[in-house]
Amino acid sequence: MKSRNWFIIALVPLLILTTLIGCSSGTGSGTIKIATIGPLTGESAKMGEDISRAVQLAVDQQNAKGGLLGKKVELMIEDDRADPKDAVSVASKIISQGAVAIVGHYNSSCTIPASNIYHEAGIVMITPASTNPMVTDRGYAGVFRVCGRDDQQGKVQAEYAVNVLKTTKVAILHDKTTYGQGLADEFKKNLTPAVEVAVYEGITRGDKDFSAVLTKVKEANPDLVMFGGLYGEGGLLSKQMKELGMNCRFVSGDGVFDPEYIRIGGEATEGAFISYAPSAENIPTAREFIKAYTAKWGEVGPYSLFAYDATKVILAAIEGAKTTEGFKVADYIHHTTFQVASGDVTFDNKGDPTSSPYVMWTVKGGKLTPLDAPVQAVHVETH
Ligand code: ABU
Repeated sequence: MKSRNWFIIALVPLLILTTLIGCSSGTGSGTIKIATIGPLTGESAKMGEDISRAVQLAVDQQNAKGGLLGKKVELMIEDDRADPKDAVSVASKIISQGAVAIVGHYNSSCTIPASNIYHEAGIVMITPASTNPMVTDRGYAGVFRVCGRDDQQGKVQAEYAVNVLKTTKVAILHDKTTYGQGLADEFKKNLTPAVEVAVYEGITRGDKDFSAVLTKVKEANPDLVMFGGLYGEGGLLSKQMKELGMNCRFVSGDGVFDPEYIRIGGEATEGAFISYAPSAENIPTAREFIKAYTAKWGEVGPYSLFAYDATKVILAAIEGAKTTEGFKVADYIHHTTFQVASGDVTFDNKGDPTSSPYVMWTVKGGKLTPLDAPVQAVHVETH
């Protein structure tokens, strides 16, 4: 009995130690833990759901073919509520629980502070949707994105406004967020000197009545309103512009690119111009993903394909590097071309994809429709 008790006394700390090591390496209990974090509640919840579903699909497919490095991949799905403080605390939590890589976040305002935590912990993060330049401009070796950047997107929007729409007077509105104001500023920066910026104003996320700012815009009589922000406020702005009898053009970015914008704004969204990636339906390698995602969850969201690709890159990098150690996985990503659903992807030394074209879309017959003007295919190199 005495020796059995000794064995138990010796075994308990060993078990605790093994659990702790397992947790910190992300390989505890025979699994490799990957996390996806985004807004699963609140106004942007659809984006978080689109992203987590795509990550889940990639992980399920990986497990169906035998897992990764001989282990099952375990997916942790977390909500940052589009709140930077929540993003930071969730980032710390999933690291303490053993996540070895992250697909997320959605909002640039969350991705930027959370990636400080991932960087300190030496963990790879790939955002599918955060387009603010600062996500990668800080030069963190383990921080990547598979989407474009707002200095590319704002340039494409401004060139379209000037060269194609022949705009001479604009009003610029933004939602005061890292993404929204950042994109508005990139648009403004890329206008030609001949274009007058008659209004430049911030609105507040979550507000429902924009009649005060729109009355000011109406008085300035611009021929185009540019909005840097997300689909909730974008839809309301379009709707309320029409209610005020304003018939000037409306230009916005990828944060507005979703059928929810049209549902909220109704027929007032008809003819709006929105910058976004080229249509995934025209990418042959994306067809299998679209089929599998649609069969499981229905319509593919604007950032579903990006999230799927980000997950595929992480899984392939862990497999290729034969380890979950963050700096080795990051190094592998920096030196590899990945065959993902949207085609081949390679990353530059900042962690941005070397190709991330933006095209202009419009709302036509209640549907987001790509346009055919030459400026669509412009890809702006940032390095
Ligand atoms: N890029 C669309 C909105 C997400 C973000 O960058 O905040």
